[in-house]
Amino acid sequence: MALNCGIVGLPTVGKTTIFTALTRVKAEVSNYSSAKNPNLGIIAVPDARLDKLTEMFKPKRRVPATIQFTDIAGLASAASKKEGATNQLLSHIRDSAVLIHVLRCFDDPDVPHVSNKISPVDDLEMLHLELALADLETVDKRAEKLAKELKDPQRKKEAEQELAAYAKIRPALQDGRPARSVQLEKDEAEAVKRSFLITMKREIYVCNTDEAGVSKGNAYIEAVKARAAEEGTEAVVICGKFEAELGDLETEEEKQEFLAELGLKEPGLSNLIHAAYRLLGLRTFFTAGEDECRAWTIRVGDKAPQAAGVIHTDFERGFIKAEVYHFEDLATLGSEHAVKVAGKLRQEGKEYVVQDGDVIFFKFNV
Ligand SMILES: Nc1nc2c(ncn2[C@@H]2O[C@H](COP(=O)(O)OP(=O)(O)OP(=O)(O)O)[C@@H](O)[C@H]2O)c(=O)[nH]1
Ligand SMILES: [Mg+2]
Repeated sequence: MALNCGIVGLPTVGKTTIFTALTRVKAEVSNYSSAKNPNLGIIAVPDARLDKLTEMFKPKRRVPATIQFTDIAGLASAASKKEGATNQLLSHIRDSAVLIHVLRCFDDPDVPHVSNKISPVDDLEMLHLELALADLETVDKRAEKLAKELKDPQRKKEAEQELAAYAKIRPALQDGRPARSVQLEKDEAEAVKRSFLITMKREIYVCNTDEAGVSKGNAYIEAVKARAAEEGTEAVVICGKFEAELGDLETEEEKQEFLAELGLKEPGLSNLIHAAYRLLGLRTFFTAGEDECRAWTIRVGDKAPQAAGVIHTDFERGFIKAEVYHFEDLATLGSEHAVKVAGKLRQEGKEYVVQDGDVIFFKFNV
């Protein structure tokens, strides 16, 4: 299972360009592309620890963690929306674990902009408003249903908690602010998960800029960064066009030269992938052996059975225990045997919260 990152934003801000660069797959680049058939791409996550494991175990296969990106067509404002197309866009957004929100931070008279004005913060607010309105609809439908459940003594308490959450969330949504910005009690936060609100999803802002923007910055980028800082979100700066061209180069040497021209050491996309990992609370654990060394992606707080479930649903259902040691111990001690001798190999049960860098062997029964 790959975690899906949905690339969202207003029309023609550069989503497909960035997606293409990310996946090195030529997706269709257009002005105002159709809302149907979003492009899906799976990419390998760079990880030096997996390289080290591969060096130590010399496995037949080395399998990096993957992250899935969906290039979703631009969400236009309510005024211009076609009901069916918008619903489809929203359903793709709902299927995303996290949102990569692309903001236009470049001037180019040849590339149209929906509001004929380059202002990434206005764009950001416009998209947030659209998503908030969609959630408002969800919340209202859900509240109607919950009102009936209040009469059922068995469901009353849960329904009350959920309704209390919506009472707090509603005003924010009406204001165009995301549900995640609302402070909720623990049980309310739990209850509200049942409605899968879009604006509860974590989001990362991508400033799509030109070459000059990457090396020197510009006022658009500053504005997005200021907003991101206020919200405790991260903003990543990328030149989509440049990154796409970089992907076309054949040799590593050419790439390095190309990067150096902009004063970069690695592609901006690596920053995006790593920032997404950090910010969105993703974690990596490993399975390692002679057959295969492999990195897997989970979410922070996932317990051992859930991590096992990432490998195979049978592993989760039949979970017995996990044998765990940490990558750092292996790197320090030099071999799995040494890890065992040092008493660093632990048996963990169902409640164990998997840590970033754990190397795990699952025992299960199906
Ligand atoms: N100057 C400049 N143009 C860019 C940049 N990124 C994308 N473009 C151009 O902007 C236009 C739209 O880019 P797309 O990547 O198709 O935009 P999109 O967000 O996927 O658009 P929709 O899918 O129609 O919503 C294309 O002509 C791109 O070549 C950039 O960094 N600088
Ligand atoms: Mg597109």
